[in-house]
Amino acid sequence: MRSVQIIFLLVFSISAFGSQAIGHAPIGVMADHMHKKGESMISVRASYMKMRGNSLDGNSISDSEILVIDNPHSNSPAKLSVVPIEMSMTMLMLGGMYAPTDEVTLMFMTMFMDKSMNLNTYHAMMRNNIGSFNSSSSDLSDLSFSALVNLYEQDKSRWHAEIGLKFSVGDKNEKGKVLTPMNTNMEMLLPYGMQSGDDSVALVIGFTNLYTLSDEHTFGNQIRFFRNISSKEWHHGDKTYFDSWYQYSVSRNFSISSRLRLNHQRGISGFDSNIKAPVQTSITSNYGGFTAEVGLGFNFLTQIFPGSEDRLALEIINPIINEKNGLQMKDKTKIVFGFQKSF
Ligand SMILES: [Cu+2]
Repeated sequence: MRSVQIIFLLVFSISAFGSQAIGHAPIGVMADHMHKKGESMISVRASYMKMRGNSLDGNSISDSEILVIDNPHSNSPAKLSVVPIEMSMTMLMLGGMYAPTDEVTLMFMTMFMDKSMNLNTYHAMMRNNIGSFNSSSSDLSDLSFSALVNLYEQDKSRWHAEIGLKFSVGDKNEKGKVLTPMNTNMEMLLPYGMQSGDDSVALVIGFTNLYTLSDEHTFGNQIRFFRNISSKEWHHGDKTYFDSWYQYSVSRNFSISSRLRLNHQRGISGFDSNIKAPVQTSITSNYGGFTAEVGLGFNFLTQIFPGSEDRLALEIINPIINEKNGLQMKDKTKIVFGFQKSF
C-alpha cells in the first residue's frame, strides 16, 4: 500500500512540476516565458512567409491600375513600370535564455533573413509586359538583447516586463540586376524592403500576462513596442505588436493554440537618393500600416536528445486584416517551426 502511495505521489509531482507543452506560448510569440534561477535554454525558429499581389490603401489593385500611378523619382518613365508579383521570406532565428535569478531572465536573439522577389517590367512607352526578373538578398539581419523581469506572480495570473535593444546589423547597400522599362539590364541599389538591415537601434519594451484558467486552459496577452533610438539616413518605422492567445492542453506533452496578432508599423523615415527604380518599394510612403493575423499552433514535448525533453512547435498564420499604407504587397500564409531545449 505504501509503495502505491509513493508511486502516486511521484506521478503527481512529475505532472505538477515537470514541464508541460502548454508551458510555452505559441511559437510565433517571443519573450513569453521566464526561467527559474540557473536555468538556460536554446531555441531555433524557422519561419517562412509569402506575399502575392498588391493593395493600395488596403484594397486589391491590378498591374494595369499600378501602371498609371506617377513615378515620383523621375519623368522617364513618368509612371510606375515595374510591378512586384510575389515575394518570399525565410527567417532563421537562434536564441538563448539564461536566468541568473528567479526574478530576471536574460534573452539573446539573432536573426538571419533571406528575401526573394519576382517582378514584372512594362515598357516605358509601349506599356506592354517585356519580361520578369528576380531580386534577392540574404544576410544576418539583427541581434537583440533583452531582460525579462518578473512583475507579479500569483496562482492564476503572472506578469512580466521586457526591456531590451535590437540592433539592425544587416547590409543596407545590397544591389541587384534589374530589367529596366527601356528593356536593358542594370545593376541598382535594391529598394528599402529588400535590404537586410537599416543600421538602426531600437528600444524594445514589452509586457506579458499569462492567465491560467485551469490545468487545461491558458490565456496569454502580450504587447511589444520597438522604438527607434538611433539611425542613419533612413530607417523602418516604430513597430507595435499585440498578441492575444488561448491554449488548450490536450495532454502533458501536447497543446494546441489559437492566436490573434495586431501589427502596427509607422512608415520609413528619411530616404536614400540611390533607391530610385520606378517600382512601389522604392517609395518610402509605401511602408508601414496596420495588419492583423490569426494563428493555429501546436506545441509538443518529446525526447530527441539526452537531457530535458525537447520542445517542438509549429504555427500556421493567416492574414485577416490588411490596412497597409499606400501601395504594398499582400501577405499570404506564414509558417513558423520551432525547437527549444532547456538545461
Ligand atoms: Cu526559454
